[in-house]
Amino acid sequence: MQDQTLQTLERIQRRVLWLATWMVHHANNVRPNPDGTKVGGHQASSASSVSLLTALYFHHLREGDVVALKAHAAPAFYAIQYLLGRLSADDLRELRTFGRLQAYPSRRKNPEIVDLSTGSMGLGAVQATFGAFAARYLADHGAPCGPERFIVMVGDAELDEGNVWEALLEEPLAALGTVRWIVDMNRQSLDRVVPDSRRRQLRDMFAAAGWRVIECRWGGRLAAALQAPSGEALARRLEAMPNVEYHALLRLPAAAARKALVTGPDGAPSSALERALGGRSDEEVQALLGDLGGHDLGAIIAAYEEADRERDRPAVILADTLKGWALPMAADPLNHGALLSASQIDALRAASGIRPGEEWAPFPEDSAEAAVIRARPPLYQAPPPRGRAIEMPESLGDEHAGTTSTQEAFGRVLAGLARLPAGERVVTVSADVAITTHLAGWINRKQVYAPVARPSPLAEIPQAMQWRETPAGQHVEIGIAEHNLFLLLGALGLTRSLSGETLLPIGTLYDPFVTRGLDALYHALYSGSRFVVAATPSGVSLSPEGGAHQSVITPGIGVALPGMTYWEPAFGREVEWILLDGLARMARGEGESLYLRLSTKPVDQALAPPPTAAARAGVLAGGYRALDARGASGWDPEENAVSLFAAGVMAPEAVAAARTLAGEGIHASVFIATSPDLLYRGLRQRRGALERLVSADEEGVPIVSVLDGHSHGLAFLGAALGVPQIPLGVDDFGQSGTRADLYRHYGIDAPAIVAAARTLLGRAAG
Ligand SMILES: Cc1ncc(C[n+]2csc(CCOP(=O)(O)OP(=O)(O)O)c2C)c(N)n1
Ligand SMILES: [Mg+2]
Repeated sequence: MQDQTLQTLERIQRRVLWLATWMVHHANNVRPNPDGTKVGGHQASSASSVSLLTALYFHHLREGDVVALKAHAAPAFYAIQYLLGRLSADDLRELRTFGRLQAYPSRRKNPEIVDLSTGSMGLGAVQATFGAFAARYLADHGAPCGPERFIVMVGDAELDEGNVWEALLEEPLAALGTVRWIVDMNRQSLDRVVPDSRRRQLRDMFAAAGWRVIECRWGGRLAAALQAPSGEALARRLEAMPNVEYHALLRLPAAAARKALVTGPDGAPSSALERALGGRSDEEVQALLGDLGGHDLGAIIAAYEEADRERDRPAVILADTLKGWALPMAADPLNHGALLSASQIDALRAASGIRPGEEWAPFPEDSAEAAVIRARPPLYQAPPPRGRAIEMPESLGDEHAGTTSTQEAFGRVLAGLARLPAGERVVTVSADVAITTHLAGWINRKQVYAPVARPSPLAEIPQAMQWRETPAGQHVEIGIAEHNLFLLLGALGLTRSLSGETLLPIGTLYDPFVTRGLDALYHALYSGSRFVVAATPSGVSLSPEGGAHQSVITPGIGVALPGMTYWEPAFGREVEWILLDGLARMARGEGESLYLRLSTKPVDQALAPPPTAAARAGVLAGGYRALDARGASGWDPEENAVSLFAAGVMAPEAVAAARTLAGEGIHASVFIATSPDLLYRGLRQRRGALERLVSADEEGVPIVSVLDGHSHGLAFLGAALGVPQIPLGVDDFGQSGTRADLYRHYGIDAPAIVAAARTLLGRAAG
């Protein structure tokens, strides 16, 4: 690498440092701040990444690369986008203001510059890595597409997050030569200098996962000093030096730092160490100590190129850096949220060669820096969606007769899809629960995806589920880690917007374990991805299988999650309609992700209304009327009427309760809430779903609601309609028992519904 190029890059990185630091300073101290709220920003975390990012964006990156950024380096990233001409100075001035550049890189909010969203530690990095897996899946299914490389930058303490290691255990990831991770090893987290064991642990854990580990530890000058004939003592001293001591040395005055450095364990100065330091001044010694690989552009570029040398496995670069590099707060253990003072900013401005008033100035057109920028290849641009439109029917024509569960119906819908061209675009994912979530039929037909076919000695033995692994398979099986499930779904559901290739991902898990992966699910939705989650079984209807497997609080989660519609179908046909409608939207790049809370409880399908267009519209609107009491003789909305709202598997109990109540002269209409989520959202719309469902003459009729989950999932109905309500549901931990025992215990069976209706109407027990 030519010296001149390095010198130009060096000037660029100083400008990136200046702009990132100034941008945060401006947001906190210069820009009007009418209410005085803290704005924040991360000057130290940005400075730490400045060299790694400069080498990446101004030298290494190719057109087919996407980057998932260390979230707290956002200001440095924005500065780079500005220098590359993709943001204006005005954009930088509006850092963290409404509708402008976000605190953390967001593809949802700033899609023109951000490839992949990050923020919550560990999640963005893993979803990006699964993105490389998704690209491989597409290539194996005849749709080779970009991006070509997935470059992921993380903080060192970010790797404390267990989800990172859950993901790295997934064997197919170890074969992804398109993945590069860059770890900003500043050995500081938010609160502290990190434990010394981390360096070895990280090295070992990446290697154990099958990754290539490349260390970029010392800068060129320090490396030369260590390799000099007299350098061995210094190398040993630095190797053995605890992280806290190293940080302390960098914070000491130069003379004291040198003294501490050369003092041996016996308290006496070591002549070997003095020899290694040669005739350097105290200041030179301290500068040498801070000469780290992650700030030496030549060393960084060499590490990036080294990572490219092998193409059949991922590589990680552990690059030593200083948090707050080249700023007065460098290596200060409390620098995470620190901001430069006005006088420190003035000093940095002067040191960066910027005149007051020209803080935002770009490089002059005729400068060597501008020439480097002009010569850069364009950054990744997602292609528009391609391929033929995916045709999704409104119905598969299934009978849905007899007694069946919504989980079985889900299996049948997949079987139906498998026969259609649209089924080619479906990819299922399960975290070791494919059999118990009814995917066996689909897997038998579509096989398991593996980048390299793996012959199985079991393949020819007839069994309920044939486990054939081929690159053409359409089911992805992962280990038991729900974070991986959701982040993989997130990656598969993002291929339309990132690669132009549309996949229809469907993931299955037991509903109680939605909470186990909730953070990842939230991130996947935030990233803009679309996918289906079939969560089954749900609720206490699972019965004898026990408390820990019975989901209670998920309805509330379903109502609250943005970007995802929560459904609780009662009958098989509803499952079919909901899935086909949702998938059709996803195929067009519209609509939201779906969350279906399903059950193994057999339900008499004769209770379902006939399959008319109006019935379908009601199901998809979030609710419909299953029993209409208004025509009954003697019906009086002020005297003897009640509305029963039931979600999912509680429909039969509501119908049974209505029949009992009729015998007592209480007229109950039964409404099936197929989506408590849509009913709730409708409250803020004119003529929302709920208003259309309940007629004007029912405005005073009290409500009993019932669902197999926490009662608050439907508890808003009474307030919404301005009538008294008793919300029934499961408000405690689950437990083993027969369905009848449990429904009685939690108060969601037909007698409990009847009793609630009586209470509302002021009737004595019958
Ligand atoms: C899941 C999660 N937990 C906590 C935080 C708060 N947090 C922000 S930065 C940070 C420390 C990050 O340290 P590191 O990854 O080493 O980054 P750097 O030192 O480069 O700032 C923490 C705990 C977060 N963003 N996400
Ligand atoms: Mg760190």
